[in-house]
Amino acid sequence: MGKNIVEKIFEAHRAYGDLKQGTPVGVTVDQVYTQDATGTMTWLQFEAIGIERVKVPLAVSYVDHNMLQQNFMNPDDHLFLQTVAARYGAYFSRPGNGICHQVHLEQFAAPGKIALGTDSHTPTGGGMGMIAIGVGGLDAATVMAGSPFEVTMPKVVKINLTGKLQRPWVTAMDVILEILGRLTVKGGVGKIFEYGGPGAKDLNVPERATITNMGAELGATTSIFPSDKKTKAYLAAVGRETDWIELKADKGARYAEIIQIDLSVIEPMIAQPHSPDNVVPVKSLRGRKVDQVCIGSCTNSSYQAMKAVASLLKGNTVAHGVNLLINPGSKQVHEMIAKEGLTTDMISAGARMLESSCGPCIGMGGAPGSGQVSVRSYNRNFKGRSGTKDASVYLASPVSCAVFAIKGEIVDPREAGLHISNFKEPKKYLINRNFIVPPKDDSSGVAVIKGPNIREISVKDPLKDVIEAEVLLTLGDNITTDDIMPGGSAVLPYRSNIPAISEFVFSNIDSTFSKRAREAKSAGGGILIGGENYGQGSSREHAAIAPMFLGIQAVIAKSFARIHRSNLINFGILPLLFRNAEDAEKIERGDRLGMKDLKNTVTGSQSYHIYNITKDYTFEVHSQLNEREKEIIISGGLLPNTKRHLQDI
Ligand code: MIC
Ligand code: SF4
Repeated sequence: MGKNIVEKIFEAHRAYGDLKQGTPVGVTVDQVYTQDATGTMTWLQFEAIGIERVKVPLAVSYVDHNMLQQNFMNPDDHLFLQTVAARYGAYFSRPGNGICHQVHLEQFAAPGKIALGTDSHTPTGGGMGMIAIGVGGLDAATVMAGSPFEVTMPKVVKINLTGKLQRPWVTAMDVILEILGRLTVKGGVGKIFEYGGPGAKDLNVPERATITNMGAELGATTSIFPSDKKTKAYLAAVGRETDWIELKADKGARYAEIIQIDLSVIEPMIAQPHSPDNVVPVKSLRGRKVDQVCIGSCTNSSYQAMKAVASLLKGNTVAHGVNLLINPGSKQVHEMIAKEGLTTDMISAGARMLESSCGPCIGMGGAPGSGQVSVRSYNRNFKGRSGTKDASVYLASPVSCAVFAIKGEIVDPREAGLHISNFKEPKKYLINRNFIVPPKDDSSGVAVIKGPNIREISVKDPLKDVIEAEVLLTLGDNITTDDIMPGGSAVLPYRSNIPAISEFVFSNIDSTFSKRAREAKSAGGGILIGGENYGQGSSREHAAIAPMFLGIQAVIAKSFARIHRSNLINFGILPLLFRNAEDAEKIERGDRLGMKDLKNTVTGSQSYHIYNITKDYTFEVHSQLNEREKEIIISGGLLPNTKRHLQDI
């Protein structure tokens, strides 16, 4: 029987389990990378496990999310990440080197490998023909300490691409927006999307990476493209031709589903507030005034994206009343466009150049004004993520964004009367690795430097047999990790300080939450009620650690997003599912809920009878924990569990 690409890579890395959809499979991992905002916690956890040196072939510590250095905390984090990488045998990508996913694609991604990253957009590497999965920090830490990575084998869905894009006005971003519009933010849950078909050959690696990157917004485990001539050409251009292997699906390979996309009929698309799947054709919004345009992020900050933007801006002026912010994705991209004079074209048109980092994408500066319209070439437009609660954030391709910046309003880029030069992939990218610091062979003497804002990590007690706790919030569908644990410049400096960051949990939804949670903690703790797809979005495990710190015992929802569900388990919070969805509606904030005989239920039936003490009725919920997850929950989380295992060895 023919195999698909996903099966081939999983099989080559299989440590235990079968590749049977829905069952747990353990794989060995080739590469692990962290970024600063999730990385400090990851590395503190790695330290707490007590291993001398990372046990994966390649580990990289990036710095890209928080670069504001408002005070000592942020540079202290950078120094910690630098010294901890040196101490434990990881590469360090210095601040200024660029956004982790873009840099990883340029420097390390390789076909056929398995990579984990502590960031939900790690699937960017799928554009290079690798299985690249976003995970919580603790999962990454245990893998770096030598454990295989366990994943519930997803369904493999083929996206068969035919036709050719109507370049230059239609781009890879329009393809993924089209797919998001069709499949929604829940459409990829439990799936890996494997792209193929004649249309795939039309896309080069950076374009493929845009598509796999934003596949994260589908809720997919990851997305992947074949490794072919285009992959070889890109690897040769970045000086890594020897990393190339061919990867394609066998004839007769089987898929759970096949989705057809004809590239030639895709038009410029745009996601409207406040969800990446609220997609319409750009032309349907013609005439809408724009106040801010942001171009960059890990989705659209490649050399190709920047070149297209520069070519549109050349000789034009950013419309009066519009702020145009541009962040090239990496030092390599920035250096190349600067050398070619493209930065001059951007500056001359009035663009405000930002450093190579996440920047406004995670609310680190560049917030729009009150009630303003911001169009961004980014991947997420969740309410409030930009830093301005009442802003309307739209998502569109870098080409569309540049056109809107010049015109001051949304126009169909094809009708704007602007010139854009055709792109030819360079035969050689500028190669300068001076900001990537390799690890030394003997690093045992290196001192890890921790500033005063870097606090000890918190560990939960083992699971209690009886929980009686208060419902602190009842929430709707698609609650994001930005809702649970906001980003932005006021919050990110506390990513290494759990007591301090806990003050911000749910702060955009209910400013009294953290106070109420702390009060409830001494009276048995809190419970959260969610709808469908609870915890979609980022991999930030702070959305689980901080609630754990505030005494949250369980989240009862209709369904969970993959990474957040794992993070809840990793920090000992029970992810429970309603048996009957209508029960969610009956529960009110302030209700006290009681559960008994928990240890037996977790290890046995996984069917829990919850007594609503306030309203005097019982309802049923269940969990779908596999054997490993049961053990983790009973131990109070992955860290106590891993330490116990290591002591047993
Ligand atoms: C994001 O895009 O939301 C982030 C910021 O990159 C997160 C990680 C984080 O919160 O640090 C992600 O996508 O995982
Ligand atoms: Fe950074 Fe934004 Fe990409 Fe997250 S989505 S890694 S914040 S650029």
